[in-house]
Parts: sequence; structure tokens; C-alpha cells
Amino acid sequence: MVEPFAISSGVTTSRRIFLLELEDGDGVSTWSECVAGERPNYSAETIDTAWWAIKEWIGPRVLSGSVPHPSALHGRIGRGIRGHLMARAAIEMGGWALWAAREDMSLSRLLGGTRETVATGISLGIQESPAILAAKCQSALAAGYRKVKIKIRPGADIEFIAAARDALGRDAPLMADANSAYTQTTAEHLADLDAFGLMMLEQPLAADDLRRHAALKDTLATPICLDESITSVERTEDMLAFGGGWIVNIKPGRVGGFTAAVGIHDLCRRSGIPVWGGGMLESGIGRAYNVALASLPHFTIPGDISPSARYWEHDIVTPEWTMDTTGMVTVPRDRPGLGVEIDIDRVENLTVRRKVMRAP
Ligand code: OSB
Ligand code: MG
Repeated sequence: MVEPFAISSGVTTSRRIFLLELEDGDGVSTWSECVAGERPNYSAETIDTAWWAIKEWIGPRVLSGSVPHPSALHGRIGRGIRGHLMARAAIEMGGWALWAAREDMSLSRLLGGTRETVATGISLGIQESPAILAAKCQSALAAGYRKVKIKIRPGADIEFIAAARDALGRDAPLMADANSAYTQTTAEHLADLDAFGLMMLEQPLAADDLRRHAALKDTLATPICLDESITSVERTEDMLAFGGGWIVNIKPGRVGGFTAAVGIHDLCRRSGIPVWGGGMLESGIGRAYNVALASLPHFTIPGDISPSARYWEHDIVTPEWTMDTTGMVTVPRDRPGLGVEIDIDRVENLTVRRKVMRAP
């Protein structure tokens, strides 16, 4: 990566990424990406658990018979397989892209996307000092980003947010993401954040703790956004049972794929809950999926969908993902499938492990 990315639970300096190449019986093929990291600091899943899950259970399941339509994948893959949502998503989302390629249609159109461009924000990791963060915030705004998200943790929050707010000015769209770093006790001072006019505070508490998030929501003026907690349509319904005023970060990889991601989008649209597209430091392949999803109509808040150059010296797709000076990324709506070419030679050079699975 071009720079280290620090969240409350750990730093990422380089990424070993699990890619899949999927081919159907007619020889149509596409690529997909598993969003899991190398360590279980964001989710229990890692690339190695995903490798195992796909090799042992999910791969054989999808190869065991014909798939009439990608909408059938979510149910087929989910039956009798608990968890492993990121592994499942890598296959499920690939199925949608394969279908789009077959139909000579862009993934955005296949999913029901309507936007030609998607609004982009930057996600800045925890920095060594508030001053360094302030400088990064300013350059992000100057580059055109439409939202600045900064990572926080207990001990690196108020000072950093104050510096960011000061650097950006009073009205700039600023938010913070804690990646579950707070507990009920350490969250007591989070009401002090209300002074900074944040768009939202993302995932302050544990992933499985909707109840305490709801209680915290009712004591803050700053809206609470859920990321790690939202793993399905049903979990989103549970969130709604605690009332309104939420915001939802949708990462298709975190919810098992596009069927669930679009379902969550639709539910939030009906319920008046704003949504935006999260990111997991994807390569240009995973990014194609996030861009397609963010083109759906209810993605009304700028997402974590930065251009390739924000993450990589060289991406593995052509063209690389770019952002214009107004913070917009173009959705390749007139190109079939993912809308980018995979740099196969570069992928080959970076490959450290490989497995081929075929239909019986
Ligand atoms: O919480 O949104 C998060 C990256 C890795 C793991 C978790 C998160 C993130 C980001 C990065 O915030 C967003 C991006 O891809 O730019
Ligand atoms: Mg997050």
C-alpha cells in the first residue's frame, strides 16, 4: 500500500488479497475479490478462513449444479453454512458479475443502479499526531473528496477530531469511525463529540451489541452509523426495532454479497435510513463491485470509494479507478461486467498460492 492504514484494532501496511477467477460452462469468465484481511481484527474471518471455506464447502456447493440466476446464489450458498459471509460474498458477487458479462450488461445496470457517477469520501487511518491528521484532511478536501472520515480510538479521539475540524472548517463533511473500540465505560465522553458537528460516528461499540448502540444513540446529537453490526437484512430490521436516526454503511462483502446488500439498501430506503458504501481497502477488482453497488439510488452519502492511487502504487486493473476534482468516480455503465480489465501478468507475478476447482 502507498501508506500504512491504522484502525483502532491494528495497522495494515501491505495486503495479501484473495482473488477468484470464475468461469461458467460456456467459457464466460470474470474476477472477484474476498474482502477479508490477513488478521481477524475487523471480522472473525480472514483470507485463510475464507480460502478454507471456499475450498471445502462453498466451492463444491456452487459447482454441484447449474445456477439459474445469481439471485439463487445467496440461498444456495447459505443453506447449512453458518458465518463465512466474506467467503460467501466473494462467490455470490462474482456470480452477479459473471451474469452481467453473459448478458453484455454493466454490473451497475444489472443491480438496478441509476447513477452515472458516485460521490467519494476518503477514510484516513489513525495518524501519529493531530497536526499530521490536520494536514491530510486539508489535502483531501483540496483533492475534491466529498467527505472526510477519520479513524479514532480511546486516547486518540477528541484531540484528533478537533484538529480535523479546525483544519477543514466548520461546514466540511467530517465523520469518525471507531471500529468497535469503545465500551460502555470508555464511551462516556463521546457526548463531547457533539460539539464538532460530525456527520456521524461509525461503529463505536462491539459488532454484536445493538442494544448499547441504541442506548448511546439516544444520548448523542451525533448520528450513529453501523458498519460491523450490519450483517444481514434481518440484523438491519433489528436495528430498526430500536427506532430511527441511524445511518448504515453497506459493504457487500460483509453481508454475504449483493442479494443481502441490495435488500439492506431497499429496506433502508423504505425506512428513511441514509446509506453509503463502505470499503475494505480493495484492489481495483473489489472496487468495481463497490462502485456498481453505490450507483443504486439510495446511496445518498459519499462512500469510502477512493481512487486506486489512494491505495496502490499500481492497481491490478486497467483503467485504474480515478476520481475527478469534484470527488466523483465514474460508474462504467456502458461497459459489460466489471467494466475494467484485469492485469493478468501483474496478478500472476503477485500470486503466492493458487487452487483450481472444477465442476464434477
Ligand atoms: O471500518 O470502514 C472500515 C478499512 C478496513 C477495514 C475496515 C474499514 C476500513 C476503511 C477503509 O475505513 C475504507 C476504504 O476502503 O477506503
Ligand atoms: Mg467502518
